[in-house]
Amino acid sequence: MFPFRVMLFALVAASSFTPVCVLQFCTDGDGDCHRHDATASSSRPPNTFTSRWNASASNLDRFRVSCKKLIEAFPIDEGGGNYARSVKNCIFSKSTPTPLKGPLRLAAASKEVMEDILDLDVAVTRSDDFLLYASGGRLPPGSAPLAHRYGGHQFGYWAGQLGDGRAHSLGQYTNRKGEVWELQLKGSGKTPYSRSGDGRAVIRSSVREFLGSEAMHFLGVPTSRAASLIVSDEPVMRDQFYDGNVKTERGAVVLRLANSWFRIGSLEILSQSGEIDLLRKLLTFVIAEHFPSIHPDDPDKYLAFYSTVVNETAHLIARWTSVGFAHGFVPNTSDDEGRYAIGAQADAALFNLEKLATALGPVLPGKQQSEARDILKGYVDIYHKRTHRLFKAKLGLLGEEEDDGSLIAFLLKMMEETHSDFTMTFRQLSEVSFQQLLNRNFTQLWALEDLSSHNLFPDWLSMYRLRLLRQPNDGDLERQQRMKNENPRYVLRNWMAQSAISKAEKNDFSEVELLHHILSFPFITQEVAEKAGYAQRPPSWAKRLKVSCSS
Ligand SMILES: *[C@@H]1O[C@H](CO)[C@@H](O)[C@H](O)[C@H]1NC(C)=O
Ligand SMILES: *[C@@H]1O[C@H](CO)[C@@H](O)[C@H](O)[C@H]1NC(C)=O
Ligand SMILES: *[C@@H]1O[C@H](CO)[C@@H](O)[C@H](O)[C@H]1NC(C)=O
Ligand SMILES: CC(=O)N[C@H]1CO[C@H](CO)[C@@H](O)[C@@H]1O
Repeated sequence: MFPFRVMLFALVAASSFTPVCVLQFCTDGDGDCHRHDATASSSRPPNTFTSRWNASASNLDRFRVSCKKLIEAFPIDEGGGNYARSVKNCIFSKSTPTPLKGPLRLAAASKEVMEDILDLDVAVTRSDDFLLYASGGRLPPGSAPLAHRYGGHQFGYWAGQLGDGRAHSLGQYTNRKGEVWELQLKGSGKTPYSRSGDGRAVIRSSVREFLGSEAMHFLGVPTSRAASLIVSDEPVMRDQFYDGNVKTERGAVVLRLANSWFRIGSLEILSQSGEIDLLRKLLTFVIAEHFPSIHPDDPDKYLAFYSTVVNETAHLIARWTSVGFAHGFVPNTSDDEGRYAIGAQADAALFNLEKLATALGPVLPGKQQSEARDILKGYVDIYHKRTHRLFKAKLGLLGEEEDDGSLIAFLLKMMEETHSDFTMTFRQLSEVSFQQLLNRNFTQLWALEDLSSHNLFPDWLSMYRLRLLRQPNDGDLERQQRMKNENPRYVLRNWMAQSAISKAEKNDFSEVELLHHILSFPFITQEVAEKAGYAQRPPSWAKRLKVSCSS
């Protein structure tokens, strides 16, 4: 049986997160979505780094998508025209992408997405046809492009109708493995949901999305995928820090994929505007398509759905917290309260799950509403248990001891107080021998040097060493290898993205490609990455970097 995909409905722009949308999916049957093990051990990065284009291939002609399922399942707003408006009683609006103005350039493509998901030879990305398909200039056969109507909360407040303001779903593609993927263009022009926006995305945000989602995938975090990034010369005006300083940038489009782009806000808007029949219809569709373990006639099916989403979300947030990811914009521009800061991720998700329970309210009888609240009470516990297990693995701990929680909390507290780098502290702990831990020999291990400046570090270290010594049948090399499979050496840091973006803005995409390659093997030490300084202390100019909603 091929693994089915469970839609996570987790978070995203929908509720309290930012418009940088990453929908989350989890492959059922692979335990905790721990996919990086396979990635890390079964494939190694090639020694030489060259693109392997096959220019003779052109199976793009046979590529087709279908919108039938989505269009037949729901009332569609045929409204006509991409003018901003309030839309009622539908799930999607028909909306045609506005082609990016040429010349178009391929800035990046994912060989894995093209070949393993889309059944296409990556060489087709070099063709003019592909440039058009992937930037909204031409529609793939079968496509009837749609913009999705949803609502949501922003900064804690109900923001009303949001919707795909600069994205178009092209349709669903069923690949040779039987998986269904929904293709979406981001930055492809105005839709009925554009509000005052221009429907475009600029190079910097598109590079971040392309690299960010691919990097998350290879870190083992369920995420949407990115197939390609096309940049144009079309001028796009942006006031990046909302300070009146408008700059002309260039438009870009990411072709991205997920099993579904529905989100909490898809349900919220229907509930908020009293479209309860449609709410029921959407829920029934989502459960049938993405939650096959829930029986359509089960009288508790909405509760079962809610419970699955709560559980999967708790696991997802634990997973991304364990690799130091924060969904939001930190360092902050608009987020002065730190609402989306790294320590607040679990709370932001809890907020979103509360909103999901509220959205489900109209279809839940009173008794089930209170059961939903009880299910939500379990979230914190699921999150903590999962986080505890992940951090134990990050420290190479086997079995369970009473003080493990304190050992982890103690370390995190010291890291916070010494501003030790999250990624490299754990990675360097994975790379030192027991002997080095004993001698406190951290020559050239910059993150551990920072950490060891804490006055309680020697106490923590002896606790840790004693804990490791109590692990029977564990060798030092085995411990190191286990930890290296949990603790990435390379993550997408702001300064790395910025450096690649600066070059991309001059049509030099080499660093985007290099980063994409390196981040596809984040757990393996790579010479090119070391040369580029990607495991080094971030350069001092990185401290001044800030990102915003539009970044
Ligand atoms: C919760 O989600 C995790 C991660 O997908 C999964 O492994 C686990 O079986 C789920 N638990 C329940 C009770 O469904
Ligand atoms: C290149 O494409 C051709 C035609 O599709 C195919 O026969 C050939 O095996 C491909 N070569 C590689 C190296 O993928
Ligand atoms: C410290 O560890 C390094 C290996 O990382 C080793 O080459 C060096 O000799 C050690 N120094 C001392 C003083 O033990
Ligand atoms: C929560 C937080 O870190 N807020 C900071 C956002 O950035 C400004 C400077 O640009 C700081 O003053 C805030 O403290």
